[in-house]
Amino acid sequence: MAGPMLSVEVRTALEKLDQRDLLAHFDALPKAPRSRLKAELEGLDWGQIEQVRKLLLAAPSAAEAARLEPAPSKKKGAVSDDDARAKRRGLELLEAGRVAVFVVAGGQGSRLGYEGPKGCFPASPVVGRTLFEIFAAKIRALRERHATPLPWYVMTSAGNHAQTVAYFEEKEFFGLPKEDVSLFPQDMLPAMSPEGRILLAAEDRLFLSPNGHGGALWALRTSGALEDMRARGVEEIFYFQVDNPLVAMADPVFVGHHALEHAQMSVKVVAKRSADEKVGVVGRIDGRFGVIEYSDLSPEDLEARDESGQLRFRDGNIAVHMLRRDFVESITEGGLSLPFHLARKKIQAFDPESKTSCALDGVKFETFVFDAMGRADRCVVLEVDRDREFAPIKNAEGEDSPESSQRAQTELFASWLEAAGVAVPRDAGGRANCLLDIDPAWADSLDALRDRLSQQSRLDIPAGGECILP
Ligand code: UD2
Repeated sequence: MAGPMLSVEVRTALEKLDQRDLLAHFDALPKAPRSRLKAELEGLDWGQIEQVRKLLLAAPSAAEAARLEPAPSKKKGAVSDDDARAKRRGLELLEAGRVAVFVVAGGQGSRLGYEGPKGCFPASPVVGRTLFEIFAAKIRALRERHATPLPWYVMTSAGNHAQTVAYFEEKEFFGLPKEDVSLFPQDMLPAMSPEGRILLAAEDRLFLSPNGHGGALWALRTSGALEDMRARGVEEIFYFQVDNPLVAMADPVFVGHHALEHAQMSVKVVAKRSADEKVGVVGRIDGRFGVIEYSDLSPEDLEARDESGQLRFRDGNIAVHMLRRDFVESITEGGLSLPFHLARKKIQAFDPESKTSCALDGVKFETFVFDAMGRADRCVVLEVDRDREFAPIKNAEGEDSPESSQRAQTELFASWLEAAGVAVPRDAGGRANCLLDIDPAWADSLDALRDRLSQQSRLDIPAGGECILP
């Protein structure tokens, strides 16, 4: 049947990877669906596909259990001489334009059940400022205070890239200069059957998913973002996830600790709430830094305590990192060199033979950015206060939901207001009995709020009411 031909490279890759069924299906398709499938196939990184297929088909090795240890030394994000020195260094780097911020927003957000890019989710308590608006406001506050360009890189994925770009354009880049904001998508990978057959979602579509947040490092290179950073003189990258409105944007204390230690990659942690809280913990895996998945710790290790009675493995990863630009350059030289993790699940796939959609056994492939810590010789682990810096929105309800995050945002704003001398109504249990929302571009910290309030007349917050600042 006449129709668009596949490029020689892709046809050869498909033949090499034993995808004869897919090729036969492609060749039998009418013109329009064939063009659509061709575009998808030609947009993929066949080097990565070869790599994951090899991994999937490799005989399972009787690997020895990894040696797991807690992180050896840790810094506390408290106020100390050490912190003051770090803060000075961090501010120097910010003011010299050496720092960029980078958010990963390529995930599918399926747990939240929100249609659309997660960054467009209304996250703040009263105004309903979206996650992207909150981040942009924090960036604006830093740009103004430190006269720094603080370029912002936003990683999306095929499923949300166009919508994210349209949103940024509609909002006129939230008042940021367009040339200081870059959006680019990460790579996608097809799901496979356990035998390594590439799966389809429909006759003209592959079953694709983003290649994990580890793909962010590769996307920094392939999008030209690393080049752009180099041209701007950026040396350090502040990395965060799209789901956390409380992120302490480009926190100078963190930037400074990381730089003073000459670390290549650093991470922020919070104390786990309880032994069974399901977060990855930062630790050592066979002597190298990494994140130990909850499921990889034995019940004994999960409960183990040190001499002071604290959990031995307690450093919950909040996925906020510092990365040296040259470290990202070196570990992406020649390809995305992070290990792939396999997720086996039922996949609603299109069967080209029966021409129907059915639930098949499938495998998805992801890389994790924190695996890059294992490649770093130096890594700072900075423990911070959960209440001030971490209130992610992941689930529709319960823990890490919009409601719990808005409560945490209100509590943080309440603590700032009280420290600045404003009375906040509280209920018998000590919780703020009101909803508070502060525009981060107006005040992004207690110090900034104090400055603003000194210029403002008395503030009354009614019990059970709402207060929006400014
Ligand atoms: C992640 C960490 C967990 C803990 C937690 C803190 C993993 C496996 N676990 O859990 O240890 O640190 O965060 O909040 O990461 N993303 C992409 N592209 C992708 C996949 C994800 O950009 O291909 C982004 C996604 O948009 C989000 C972030 O990465 O900003 C986290 O993704 P997740 O929801 O899969 O990770 P989560 O919350 O299970």
